[in-house]
Amino acid sequence: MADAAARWYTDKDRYPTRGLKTGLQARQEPVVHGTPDNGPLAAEQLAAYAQQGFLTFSSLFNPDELESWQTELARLRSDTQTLEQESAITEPGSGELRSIFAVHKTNAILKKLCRDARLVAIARQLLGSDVYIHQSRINYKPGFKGKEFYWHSDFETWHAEDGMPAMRAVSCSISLTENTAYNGPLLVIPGSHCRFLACAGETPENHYKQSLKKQEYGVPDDASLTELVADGGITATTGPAGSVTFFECNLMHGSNSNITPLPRSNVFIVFNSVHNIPQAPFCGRPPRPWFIAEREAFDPLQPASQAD
Ligand code: 6CS
Ligand code: FE
Repeated sequence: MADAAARWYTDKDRYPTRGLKTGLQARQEPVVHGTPDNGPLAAEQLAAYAQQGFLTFSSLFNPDELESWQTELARLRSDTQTLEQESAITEPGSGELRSIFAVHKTNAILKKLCRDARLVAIARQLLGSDVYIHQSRINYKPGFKGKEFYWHSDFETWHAEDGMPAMRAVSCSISLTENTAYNGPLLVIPGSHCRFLACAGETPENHYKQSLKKQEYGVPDDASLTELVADGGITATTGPAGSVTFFECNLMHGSNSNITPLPRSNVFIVFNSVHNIPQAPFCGRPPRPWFIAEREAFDPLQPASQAD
């Protein structure tokens, strides 16, 4: 039987943005698409995710797994060829490595992490279906040089610039260094995922060449942000290396510049439902490149076991 939720996914632009108007509108899909009996999360965890828009796990991985990923991040950062890749994004001004996109495609060690069965099981339960990877990235946020990621909803960008029809995707942030209150942790506005914030301003051509360094379009207006924060507050998702935060695609989030000596390096994986395949970008621009958004391989993700 076709997925009962499939009826939501039409070609219509259900979340108009990047036009003249800004402002908040109600979310049109459930937050949690799965049930307690089809995954590792208990009913209480699903309820917390539905209300807050995120879930943090202090230790899902064991230290030796972590070490292999940390070593790979350091190797990539020191490899002179890395900065030559179009999937490598540098910090505005300093030229320091800011992000590497599509690591689930280009890096054997991180590909296995991105398909880890413990992560895929949680994503499948939250999205209530088979899943595939829409995007992955390392955000290095190096000490002293790691610049901010201004407030935004990922879904607002993925809807406008990748053509993602509906809110049925989830990001998984894996801390590979300690995320403290000081070194630019992921800041979230609990509950903000329940309203869609339309952003003003027509999307520039090849916007990603600027937005992945410093996003200036698709950012919320001050009045709407103030309202969201008044309702939900701000939470810093801190934790030791190895901690994991799943956050809903429409959760308003950002992070400050890192002025400490301590890097805040996280791997982000975006799981999307196979019933939420991107269509033509709703902003009217051509689709973004292969390393930012998956547009071809939507086969259901087969979880990698630890033995793989
Ligand atoms: O445009 C994007 O897809 C990226 N930009 C941000 C600020 N967060 C999500 C993603 O990495
Ligand atoms: Fe983001």
